[in-house]
Amino acid sequence: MGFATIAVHTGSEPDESTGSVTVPIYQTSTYAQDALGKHKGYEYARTQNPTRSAVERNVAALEGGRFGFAFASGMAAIDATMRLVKAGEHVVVSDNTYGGTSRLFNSILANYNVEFDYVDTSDPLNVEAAIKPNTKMVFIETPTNPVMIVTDLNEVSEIAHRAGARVVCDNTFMSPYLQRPLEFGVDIVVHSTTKYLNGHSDGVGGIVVLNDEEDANWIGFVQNSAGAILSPFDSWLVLRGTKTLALRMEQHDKTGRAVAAFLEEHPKVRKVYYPGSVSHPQHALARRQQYGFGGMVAFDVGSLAAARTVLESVNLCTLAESLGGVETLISHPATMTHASVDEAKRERLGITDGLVRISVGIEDTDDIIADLDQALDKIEQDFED
Ligand code: P1T
Repeated sequence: MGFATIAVHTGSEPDESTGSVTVPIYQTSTYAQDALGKHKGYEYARTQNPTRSAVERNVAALEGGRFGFAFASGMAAIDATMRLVKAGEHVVVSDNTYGGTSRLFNSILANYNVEFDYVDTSDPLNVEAAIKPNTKMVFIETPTNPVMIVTDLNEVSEIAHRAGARVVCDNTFMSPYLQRPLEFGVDIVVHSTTKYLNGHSDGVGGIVVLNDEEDANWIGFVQNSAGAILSPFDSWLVLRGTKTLALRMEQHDKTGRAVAAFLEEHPKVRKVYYPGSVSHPQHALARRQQYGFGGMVAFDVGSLAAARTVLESVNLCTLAESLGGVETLISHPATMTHASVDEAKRERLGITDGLVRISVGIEDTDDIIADLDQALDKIEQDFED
């Protein structure tokens, strides 16, 4: 079956008792049991819920994985995945990730004696050099949030596996339509379903997909024991969202390319970060391991004042955190999504005060470009240096 067919049908088989073509929202906390120890496979809703199982099967199939576990947020999914690492063990991490990911690692998990080293994973040699005898995981984001650095999934997986470490990839920016990391040897995929998988900016969630049965049993055990589960209604929203994932990603990708090309030609824009641009340092790699380039574009307008002008002059684009919804969102990583990253590191990565990030929606491409054009035109000459 093709991707779009799986997206519509897997996990969403018509309900056996009524024929309902959408999976019902099983809004219950518990299940009646016939007798002591005799039940229908469902005991308590933290442990099992049919709506959650449906979305877990659906997204696992889309990623080409055997097991899926849905969580209350992307961060909860990442936190549960990190429970595969124990005190005294070491993790190599992409040095640019979503700010909340490095905050979880540095401010919480480091207190439990887990060691983290951050390297530029776009060069696999940096990963190789960072591996230590106690390295148990390599955690990558590709393309990264927000400066779109691309990591070679195949090469990094080979290096990590030689050292006996698992590879985890945060695939939020691409969605399984545009990138399926398990195909390249990655062990575990995580997503913030809040973004493209839900796709409608109306629910927060996360999911973990993997093939290894032992690790899957552990993630399932953590999901039930720590309990950060995705609610039945939010599960249903993600299931509703993935049905149109293929169509939406085609449009995000088409407009993403057009917006990046427009920004590259604009005199007020100093730098564009988009793996689809031939000038992107890992453009060739992105072509090899992605099925498109997607709808996330970042660009630098040189100063906080210029960025403020753009962010406050747009009309169609909405100034907001988050991404991956049908509506275009525009944001300022340095003060919003990456405020928890220290200033020196932000500067080094290119997350400057002049950096603006757009999540292009599925509105008409020309309307999005016209809105950005009029906002960029409002940048005063004085702001430019
Ligand atoms: O917000 P939550 O569902 O918990 O997902 C966290 C997360 C994980 N991974 C990536 C790559 C992300 O981008 C995010 C959340 N990002 C934003 C809120 C944002 O605006 O970038």
